Amino acid sequence: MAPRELLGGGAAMGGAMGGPAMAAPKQARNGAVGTRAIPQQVAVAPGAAPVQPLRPYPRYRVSVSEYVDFHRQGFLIVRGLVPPEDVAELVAHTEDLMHGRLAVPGLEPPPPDATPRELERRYLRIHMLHRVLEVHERFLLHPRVLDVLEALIGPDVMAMQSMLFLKFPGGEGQGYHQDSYYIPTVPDTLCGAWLAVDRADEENGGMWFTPGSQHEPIYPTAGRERQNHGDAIGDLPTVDHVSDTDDTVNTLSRVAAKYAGQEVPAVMEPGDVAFFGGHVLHRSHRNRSADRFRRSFVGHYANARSYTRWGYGEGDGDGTNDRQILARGWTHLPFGQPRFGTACAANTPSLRGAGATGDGAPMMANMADGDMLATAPMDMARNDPASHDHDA
Ligand SMILES: O=C(O)CCC(=O)C(=O)O
Repeated sequence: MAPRELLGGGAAMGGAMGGPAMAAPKQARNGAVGTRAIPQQVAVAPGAAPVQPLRPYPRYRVSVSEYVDFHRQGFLIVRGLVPPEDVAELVAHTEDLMHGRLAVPGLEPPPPDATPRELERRYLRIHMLHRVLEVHERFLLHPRVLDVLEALIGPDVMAMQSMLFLKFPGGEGQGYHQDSYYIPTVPDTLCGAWLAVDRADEENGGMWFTPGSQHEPIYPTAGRERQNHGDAIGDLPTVDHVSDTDDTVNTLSRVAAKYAGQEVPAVMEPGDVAFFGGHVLHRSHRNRSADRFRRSFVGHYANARSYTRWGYGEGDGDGTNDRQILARGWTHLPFGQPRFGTACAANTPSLRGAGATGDGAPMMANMADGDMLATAPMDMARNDPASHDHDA
């Protein structure tokens, strides 16, 4: 069956990761002043937007050791992945946004008498701007970021969520959490891509990851016990106050305690991108600097063959895959189009991978057929390393 190609525009999404359980914009308990979810009153266009050709970027090919590191640590930082001129565009854009020089659907302009300090503190985190601003869609579908995702979670990749962090001096952090709790997919293939717009370090509230914790299951909160693993894990305790910066109430800190001494700061320069799987425990602290912003653009992605009901409230059917943009590869599931026409697999067949035709899966075309299929007893001598003659 050919996937239904539907438009990616939509209704409201919100919450710490834009998840359905946190749909109403609110002042987060961790003091995330200015956190905003964009109320989406975006009309779904009658047809897909014309494709905007890509600027040419050299393809980034992940190395074997990077691939291994991603799995061993639960995250991978790719240095200098996004070129400086692109980061400069985001810097200029965030300045315009913070100072109200840009009309954004769903965001109130600042009061005319706002002080520079008040302007700075207006937003800490804004969700889903790629649905209303072209530049955010372009960064969500940045070819260099997608190159890495293709290797780590692909080859078929869907872009699901975007967040812009404008962590001002004094701005709060976000306590321990696991992203797949907020954005569940089945199978679970979620991966975040965190692009540093400013240098991010221990002082201005950069990210911290806990290597080893990527092997942990997703810990549910009460009422969402079956969300990620169904009934399959018998002794999975519930946790409370995930994302809260206060470790005494955020009980995911008990899981983090199993990895005491292993947590590492992700010190990053502008243009570096941290990729992190949906299970790895991560957090960020308050920006303790006197005058340094910590801006970042974060996208969340999954393998495009994962089913999701994330953001179900905005869909009219069973799943919500038709709202997620097909970024790379192909899928047998429905998928959405980029609202502003940024070139990606959804609207550009050449980005669907070699051999993708209609319903076809690019990789399948190359797969060996018949290996390990025979029922006849094997000649075990052929497997005896001692009898291998490599020169034969
Ligand atoms: O940037 C931050 O402070 C937190 C980001 C985060 O936890 C995420 O993107 O999952």
